[in-house]
Amino acid sequence: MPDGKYSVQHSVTIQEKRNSLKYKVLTSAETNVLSGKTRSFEDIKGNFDGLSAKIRNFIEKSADLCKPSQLYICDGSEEENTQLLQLLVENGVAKPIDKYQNSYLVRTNPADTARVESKTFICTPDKYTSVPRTKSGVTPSLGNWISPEDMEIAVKERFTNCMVGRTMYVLPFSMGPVGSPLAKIGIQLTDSPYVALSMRIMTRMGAEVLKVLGDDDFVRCLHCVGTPKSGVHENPLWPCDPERTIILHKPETNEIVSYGSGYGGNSLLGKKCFALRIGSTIAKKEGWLAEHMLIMGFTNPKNEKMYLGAAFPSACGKTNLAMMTPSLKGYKVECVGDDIAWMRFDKDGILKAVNPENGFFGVAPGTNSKSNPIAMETIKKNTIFTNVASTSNGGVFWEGMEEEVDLKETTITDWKNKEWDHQSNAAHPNSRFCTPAAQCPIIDPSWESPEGVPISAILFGGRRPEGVPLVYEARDWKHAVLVGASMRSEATAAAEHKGKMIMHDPFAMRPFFGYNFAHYIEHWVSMEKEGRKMPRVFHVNWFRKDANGKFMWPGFGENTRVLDWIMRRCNGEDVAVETPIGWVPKPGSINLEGLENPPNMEELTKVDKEFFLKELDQIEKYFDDQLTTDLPETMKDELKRYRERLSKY
Ligand code: SAT
Ligand code: MN
Repeated sequence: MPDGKYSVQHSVTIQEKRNSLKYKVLTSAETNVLSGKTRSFEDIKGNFDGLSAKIRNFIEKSADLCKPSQLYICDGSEEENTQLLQLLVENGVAKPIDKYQNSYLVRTNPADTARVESKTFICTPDKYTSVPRTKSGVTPSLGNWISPEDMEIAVKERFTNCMVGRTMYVLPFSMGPVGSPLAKIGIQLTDSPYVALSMRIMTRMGAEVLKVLGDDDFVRCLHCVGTPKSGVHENPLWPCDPERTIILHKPETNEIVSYGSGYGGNSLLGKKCFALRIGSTIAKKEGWLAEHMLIMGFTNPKNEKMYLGAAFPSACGKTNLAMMTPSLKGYKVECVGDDIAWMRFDKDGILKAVNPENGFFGVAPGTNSKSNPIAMETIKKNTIFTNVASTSNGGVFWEGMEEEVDLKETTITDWKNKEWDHQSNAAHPNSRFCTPAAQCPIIDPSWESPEGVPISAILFGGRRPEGVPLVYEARDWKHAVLVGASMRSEATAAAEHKGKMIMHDPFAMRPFFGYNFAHYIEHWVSMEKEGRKMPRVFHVNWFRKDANGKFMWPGFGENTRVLDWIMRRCNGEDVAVETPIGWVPKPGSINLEGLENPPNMEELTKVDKEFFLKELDQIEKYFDDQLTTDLPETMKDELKRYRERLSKY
């Protein structure tokens, strides 16, 4: 084993571990009395009897289908966490990272490393509730629909007897602070202990949640890592079934069913499946917003603080911005969340946001003491790393950590568990750290506030190497909706897309819409009402490149300068000039003090008419292809006005 030996504390045998689990083994007679019928699993850990009738019913129905051999009701305790971690270590699935306290590395099957958007479906009786009407001959790109009949077939085909010989873990979890009026509860059943451990970090998971839930309903989440049709796992340490992977959502019944992948958003069902896809359908019904946004606090030297939300696509720097270390003196950033925001207007018309998550599932490569020292601090304990590389002295390594690890003194084992050749990727480009948010040294004091934090500004952004200025402000709310709907960004490794093409990613939600994007636009437009204080909306682009392919803006902590400009706009300062695309910084209004190589601000704030005319053509074509007659009238009007402004410019 290239990684060296496990430490003594992890060398208990599986039998010892099983003994220490203290299963409450029921006799078959007891089991029958409890359920009124013969149950398929042989032993149970936890108090099945104490669960609500609705939960018992969900478990029994699922167990009848999947036929697990054991049932393990998770209570979220420290003891349980230790036991499950030991189980993974003993089975060779996880490797302790001795340099960091209570931290582990897991390597997946190389065929299971990212979200699979092409195999993700929304299930509704009517197709156009889920997806827009596309032009014939055009490949739909705003989600996939499946009929209830086909979903049933897909589930039966894959889930029948899928957990024979395996343990079904029961995970009660809350998205949002337990008991908050903005929180929602789910129960995930999974046969992956890695998923159970990750869900304990990413959500509030365990017995507390059951108390708050009582007899109420919950979002039903069923997950199985799967077994290939051949019956043989390519990599028994990471069972999965890439060929038949499918991720299904049924908003009508608040159900999520996921098969075949153990990775990230495919399997940690609280995240994209619940908090965004099912979440957005609940939000539409209840009149609020479930968004792919970080939430952060920003304080200036005058001690004025504002909160903002920012929607960037996966792997475009949400985690780095949410934890930014300001380069300018006297500024402060505090982190509320790095990926998802649930937002609603309160009775005073203020937009309030909560982060429904409890941890960060951040992209590892590129993270280092310069780009994100706060993340590097956060991950030093209680962290599960997935698909990063490991070092011979008990640490982790990924691209971007070259200056943190003595590459001459250590040997590196790459994410595929081979000695690293110093040429291929040491870590997978979508390798991740999964770490508790509470450990973040700059976590915001109000991050668990049940009513949420007040949002003054919303940022949209993406990776745009060409043409798009560093920052601009939308003209008004309807224009802001157009800016969000028109977002485009370079593809990243977070999903299965190859290459670096510029993709449309409206609201950074393209892979996460729980319903027809045209209705989503209408929902956003409908947010503006008498008596509501609408947040100001901006578009940012840290990723502009010059003719030599070099980034024109230094980014990271220097983004303070842009946030400072945004805050001044929010305070009504006269620092912007009007252009057809919105308000851009007045010359000299972005503070460049102390920058060693001042960037070309003229270029970075320029609005190039020809570029934006082409961009507008692209956007109109996209709407025409992807939304056809579904495109809301408000957007048609906005597009018309935008073209008029551009042609006069
Ligand atoms: O794998 S996840 O979907 O959770 C991460 C991401 O793409 O943002
Ligand atoms: Mn994300």
